[in-house]
Amino acid sequence: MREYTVAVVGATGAVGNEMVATLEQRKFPVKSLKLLASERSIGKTLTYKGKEVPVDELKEDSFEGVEIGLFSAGGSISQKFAPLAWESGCVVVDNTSAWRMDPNIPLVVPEVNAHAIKDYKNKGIIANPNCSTIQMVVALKPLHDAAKIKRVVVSTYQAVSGTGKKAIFELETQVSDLFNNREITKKVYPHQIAFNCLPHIDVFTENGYTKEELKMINETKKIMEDDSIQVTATTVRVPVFYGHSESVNVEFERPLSPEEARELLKKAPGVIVADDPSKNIYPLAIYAAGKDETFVGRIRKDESVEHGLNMWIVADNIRKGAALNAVQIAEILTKTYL
Ligand code: NAP
Ligand code: 12T
Repeated sequence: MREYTVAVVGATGAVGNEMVATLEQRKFPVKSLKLLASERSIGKTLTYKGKEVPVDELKEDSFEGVEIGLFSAGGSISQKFAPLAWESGCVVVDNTSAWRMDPNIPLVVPEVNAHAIKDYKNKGIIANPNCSTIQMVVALKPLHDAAKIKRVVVSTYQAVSGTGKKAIFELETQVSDLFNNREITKKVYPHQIAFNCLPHIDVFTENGYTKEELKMINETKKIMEDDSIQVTATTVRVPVFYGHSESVNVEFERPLSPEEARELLKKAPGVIVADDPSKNIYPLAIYAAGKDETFVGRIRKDESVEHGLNMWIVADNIRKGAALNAVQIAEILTKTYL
């Protein structure tokens, strides 16, 4: 099998770390692995296949000889370095929001629209969607194909790991400070996150929605390739470390019973149905953490509309929501296109 020179940009971050682990776990055909981060990380190493790999500083010439770049170091880094990478022949799978809504750039969830990867040559970039969008569309696609979605109302319960390693540290530290009767410090979030819920993810925009909410609205239409799907979202940060949960209300054009939806989802790629209320079985963030699949449960009829269902969708935001989805895209690139 052909092997590839792979770079992970932002390797020392919450997502980058998981990308390195995912490449190893899925036996990605890596010829050599280049780990890139800021100058702060010079001298650090990460373990890959039992060996210590040094972290290098990201520079303009970092992509010479690199064939695949997995980017997760922030939108401004991707804006600048993804075009440079492609100029030297490196295809970029970008996990930031920098390129997602560019009409020339495919936005891909392999279970939903793997075929869109074919357009990678437009700009040499394939965008990885937002974590909350990925898990929602994995579950909604088979239902959309069966009964055509008219409208989605989603509220999210998002883990702090979505904001990166500093936010994981902030929740840990605030919990410990509160238990020890110390003053808490707030650096990442504008309010205390420990034992609290913040209806605020990413920045507010003029229409009152946050950018995170707009990502869920716009990215869903692009990935499902259907602008007629109406979406409204409220995205909430909760004091959970790993795993985003979502309450999703869906209105369909045609009838779809909870039983039919359950059967479709049992057959859907990347989905596990966890739905047995009589035994208290439903998806939970603590069980989804560390897993690859998207878990769906609490599937029930919405009696307030003609053809509606409610459900609860949970996935590991760092794995399926970021690193795993990016590596899956890279796998398809190597198998079909490179
Ligand atoms: P993180 O834990 O804060 O890590 C950030 C990474 O970027 C670190 O490796 C950091 O290196 C590197 N970095 C920062 N500034 C840099 C610079 N000037 N030059 C080179 N590298 C730099 O954050 P994260 O959670 O892993 O997230 C990283 C990115 O992924 C963000 O853009 C975020 O929006 C995106 N993301 C997307 C999803 C999704 O929904 N698909 C989910 C989570 C995150 P140092 O360690 O050297 O500082
Ligand atoms: N602000 O990739 O804070 O657009 O959880 C993902 C997660 C942005 C993104 C978060 C964010 C993204 C978060």
